[in-house]
Amino acid sequence: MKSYQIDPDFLWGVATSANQVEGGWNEDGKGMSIADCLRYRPQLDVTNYKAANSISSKQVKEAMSDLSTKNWAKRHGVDFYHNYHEDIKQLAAMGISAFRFSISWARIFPNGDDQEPNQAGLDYYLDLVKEMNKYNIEPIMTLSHYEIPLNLVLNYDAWYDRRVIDFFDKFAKTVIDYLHDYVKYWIPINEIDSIIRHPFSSAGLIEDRFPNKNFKNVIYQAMHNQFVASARIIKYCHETYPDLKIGCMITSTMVYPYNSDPKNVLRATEIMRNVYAFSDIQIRGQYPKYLLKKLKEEDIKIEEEAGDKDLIKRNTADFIAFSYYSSVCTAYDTRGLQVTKANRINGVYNKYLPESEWGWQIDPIGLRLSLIKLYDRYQKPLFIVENGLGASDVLTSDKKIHDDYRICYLRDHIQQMLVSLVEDGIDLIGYCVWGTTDMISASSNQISKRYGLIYVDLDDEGNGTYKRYRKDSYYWYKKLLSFGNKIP
Ligand code: BGP
Repeated sequence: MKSYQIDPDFLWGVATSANQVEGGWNEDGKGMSIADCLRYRPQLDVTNYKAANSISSKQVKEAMSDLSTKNWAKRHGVDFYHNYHEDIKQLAAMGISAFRFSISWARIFPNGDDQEPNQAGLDYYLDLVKEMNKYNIEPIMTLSHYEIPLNLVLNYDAWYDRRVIDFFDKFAKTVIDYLHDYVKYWIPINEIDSIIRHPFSSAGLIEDRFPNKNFKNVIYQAMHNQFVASARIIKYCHETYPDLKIGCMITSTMVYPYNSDPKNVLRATEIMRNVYAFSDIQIRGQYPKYLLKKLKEEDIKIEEEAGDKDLIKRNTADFIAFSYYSSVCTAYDTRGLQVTKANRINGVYNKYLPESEWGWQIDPIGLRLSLIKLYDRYQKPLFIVENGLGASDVLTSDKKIHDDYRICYLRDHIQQMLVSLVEDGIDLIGYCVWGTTDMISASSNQISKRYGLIYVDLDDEGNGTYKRYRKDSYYWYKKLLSFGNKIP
């Protein structure tokens, strides 16, 4: 059997986000964020994720005054806010060397536009990263993971509003100044391309707030503002703290043509390009011609300020972080073809691949292809910051979780990553399993779509003890990590 020699500095980790685990939504001065208004969706329309994810101003306002637990699972998360010492200890015991997490913007600036930061919020994250450092765990910090403060949505039009760049700037610099001694790796915005797929949960954009505008134009303007904000933070880090590494992050869903009909190959290439546009801008420092052409054809006009182009050009990311869960197939004409059941990534069913309970098709080789394609395109260090399987695990009467399906998923993906590291000549910083403990799923707002290596006793109705139980996958990952840099 082949064994793999890994760079001893390779980071093996786990990943999570504040809005999916923390809870404590109104504690110690935290303000409300958009994540606090996302409703539990038991009957998700799996064929139309976009529609299921759109939200009206009225619904957001109703959400603000509805304090029931069940509907607003993300407000409570899995109570990481109070359990982080114990959770980090358990995760450290697996032998991880990295922990990706995010900071809640509204915990630092409750309204987003406050003059002064909330000291309790800063101290919370300081203690969190010190706790990680205590176990020699490298914190990987995402500054914005699907949770802009609600006040910036309702009174400023969120990322569409240029003033939000300044608010983000102030928030990010405050956090970086406070934590730079403890955190080396930074990611400004989670899955920055997701603004196109789910503009509310990604960037706080509510369509009915723009009655006289083309909403697509609103989305692309907000996208531009996020690029400007990211470039400013990259500039700040490079100038002020040159030892820090600051990346960009995209969703790497591999898109395959349904068959070898060149028209289908072309369609798949076009879709992939639409995602790569986001890394092109942040790595090459300019809007690619193909995106400019598309915007022109669709009559989308982005308002830029003098200096934006130059800022983006001069301040590019140090590494490309990406999430990878699945691949999808596509065709130029999908009529009559079977579509996937996936609740987020729609596509044509790929008969060569199994699928998860949520219809995400499982494709370990797609991870290797992601690595090859991204490395070939940019020759920059890569970082797999999310990879995992959502499943409805069962806690047995003797408090065990036999998640062999997750072990299988992780084993096959990690193996493809190792093959790629050894065979494909790529540059890879690390790998993080999504997630840590179970958490509230981003797309369904349910905990029953479980991703953790540690089970949390909590159900979709909000019932449970919040007690943690190690899954079989926890022990499997621990064993893998015990091999150090030589994996059999
Ligand atoms: C990524 C998000 C995460 C996470 C993951 C799984 O796109 O960055 O926040 O949740 O997807 O998705 P889901 O929870 O919808 O199954």
